[in-house]
Amino acid sequence: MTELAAVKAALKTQAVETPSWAYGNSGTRFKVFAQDGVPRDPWEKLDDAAKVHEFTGVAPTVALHIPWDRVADYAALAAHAQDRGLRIGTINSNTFQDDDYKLGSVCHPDPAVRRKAVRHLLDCVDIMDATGSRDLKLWFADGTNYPGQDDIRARQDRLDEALAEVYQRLGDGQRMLLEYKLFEPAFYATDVPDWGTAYAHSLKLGHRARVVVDTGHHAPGTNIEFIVATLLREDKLGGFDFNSRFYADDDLMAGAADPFQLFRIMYEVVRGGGFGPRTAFMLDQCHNIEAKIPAIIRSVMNVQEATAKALLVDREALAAAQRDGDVLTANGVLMDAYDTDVRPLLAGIREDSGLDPDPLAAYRRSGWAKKITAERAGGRQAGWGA
Ligand code: PSV
Ligand code: MN
Repeated sequence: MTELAAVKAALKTQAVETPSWAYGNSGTRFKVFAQDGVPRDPWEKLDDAAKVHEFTGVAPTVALHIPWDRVADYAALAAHAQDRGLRIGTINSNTFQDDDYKLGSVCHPDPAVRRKAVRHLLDCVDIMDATGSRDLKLWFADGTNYPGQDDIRARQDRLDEALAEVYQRLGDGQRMLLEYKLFEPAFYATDVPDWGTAYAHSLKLGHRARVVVDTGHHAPGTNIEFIVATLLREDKLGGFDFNSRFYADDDLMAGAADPFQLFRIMYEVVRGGGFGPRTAFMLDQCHNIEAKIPAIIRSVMNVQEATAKALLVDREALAAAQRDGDVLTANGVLMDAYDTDVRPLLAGIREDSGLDPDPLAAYRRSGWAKKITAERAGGRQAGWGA
């Protein structure tokens, strides 16, 4: 196989998971702007996700968030997905929206609240059994707002205990992905604030516990690709929540704010052997002001472009320049790949697979937006928290 053929073959195996909540209404704490045609339930979210997969060919799974995507019959939801060429992907837990969780969930000082939170996590594993999902993604809003509010160390002990119980419940082939986030909603001390804390817990739990890197969850200026390289080196990278940010956890379209960063991350993924199914490449973003389905298609394409550029890096030339200590050549090799216009390559790959070379134009021509605007006129739209 020529090198270009190998790059094309790799790109054809790419899979990006889209989040159910990105199809619903979202906003900031100031305002949620409703959009026409937004899904009213998880079934309609999957109908929209099927369009993203139909036009991109690389978005075959959809992440659910429980209870936002609560249904009576999860096996039926999985069948609905399957009928549309999709699968249910990661199950995301939600222990941050009940009044009980004001002081935390699994780290709460009250054992009754901790019990309730753990029961929810165990319910999420039951749902995974019904949907055939591989990954349970845990993000905890737990933390404190003021020094002295609670004992930092005791909270870690409580977290430890909860994670161990849920880890024990995982079935064969199921994994636990622990997500970290610097701050928000806790403003003083978040209980899982960084990759080191997530890594320490995952290491103690075992090989099925892994760390998930949400690209919006770091302090400004953090070298995320270094974290990715390190986690891959330790075989502890579970996956990504891709999105982009200018300031905090902005949840903008992946690759929109800093496509170069996304490329650098994808380069470390490729370099570290993380490009493949063992890494969950998920989007976690919200489309507050832009049309949702095309925004998700755009994000998927941005991930594809960053991946194509990362795969095009001439690794032999790079290694030679690095060995020689030739700083400028090494940097030049990396930039040559980043500066390549990979759009024709990806358009060709889509055509090879019988897809339209331009997914956004094909979606616009499809009439889907008009159809859902007309058909979903009544009822309550799905949105943040529902
Ligand atoms: C938290 O900010 C987060 O990134 C987690 O992944 C949540 O589950 C997701 O956003 C949706 O709220
Ligand atoms: Mn996330």
